[in-house]
Amino acid sequence: MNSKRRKVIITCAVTGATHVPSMSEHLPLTPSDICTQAIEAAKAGAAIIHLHARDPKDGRPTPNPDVFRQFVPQIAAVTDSVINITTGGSTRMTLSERLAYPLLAAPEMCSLNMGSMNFSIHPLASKITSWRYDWEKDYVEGMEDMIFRNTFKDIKHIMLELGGRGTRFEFECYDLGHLYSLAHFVDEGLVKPPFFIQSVFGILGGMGADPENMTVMRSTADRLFGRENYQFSVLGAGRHQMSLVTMGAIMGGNVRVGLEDSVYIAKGVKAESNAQQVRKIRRILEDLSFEIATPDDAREMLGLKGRDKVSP
Ligand code: KMH
Ligand code: ZN
Repeated sequence: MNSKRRKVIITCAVTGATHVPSMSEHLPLTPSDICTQAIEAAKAGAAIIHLHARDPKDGRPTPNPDVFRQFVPQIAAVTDSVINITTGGSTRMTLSERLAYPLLAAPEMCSLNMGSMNFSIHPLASKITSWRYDWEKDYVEGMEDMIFRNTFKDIKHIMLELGGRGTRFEFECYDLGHLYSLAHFVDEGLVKPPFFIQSVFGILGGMGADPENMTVMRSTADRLFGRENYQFSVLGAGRHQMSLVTMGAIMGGNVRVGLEDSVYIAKGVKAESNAQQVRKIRRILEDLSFEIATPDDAREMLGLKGRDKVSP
């Protein structure tokens, strides 16, 4: 009987560009905070660290490479984590802004969003009674009229420009159609297996966090790619985070947590750090007899180029 425990990759998305400072005092905003929380999350068991940057003055999302450079090398120096840089940025950034740092850094991994969509948390604006910074209210309310642009041409450009430098992708799939878009690029020969499919549930504008949607995504991915050719991973936004990622692991997948996706640790209880979320899902996974993948396990499972091939 095979008593070998299945290895599960934990990704931690440290700060993102969706939540604003007034939503949690624990959301890391400065390079120092992002660095500290990323290192703690890695030590807690996150094999992949997904990173955005924020303006140190007021926490506003920024694509500025000079800000990324204030924490990415520092994280890399202290951990052997897989560094995963966003190409999604925020819905207010142009594609060239979003790609500025990834093209300079050519990291082992970048996120890649598999379709244009509405992507918003504007309904949360009315729940915030006091705003910490003057940019936040318009930023959150303005999402109602933003399109998160990811045309086929944009996606192809990212695959050629970053893929050409050996960067591999966390394919963010917010809907069933995004899997078919990925299959289109596979057919075009632009992406090779193993595919890292991050199935995103509970973002307003994408599919909801219903378990039935996960079974559809999983079975469709099996049919389109063959289970041996991809690693399934699950991201549950907001209050859905822990239940959805736990279900994803039980269905043979990997998990993503982090304050980018949810500022909570339990119903109505704010998470005090990214590491706290990593420790919680690690406990759950180990209680379910899974093994936590190391960064090198993740590199092997996902065909990554290795840290030594990343420009500083
Ligand atoms: N902030 C979202 C609009 C990614 O990192 O590529 C996009 C996002 C996904 O965060
Ligand atoms: Zn992101």
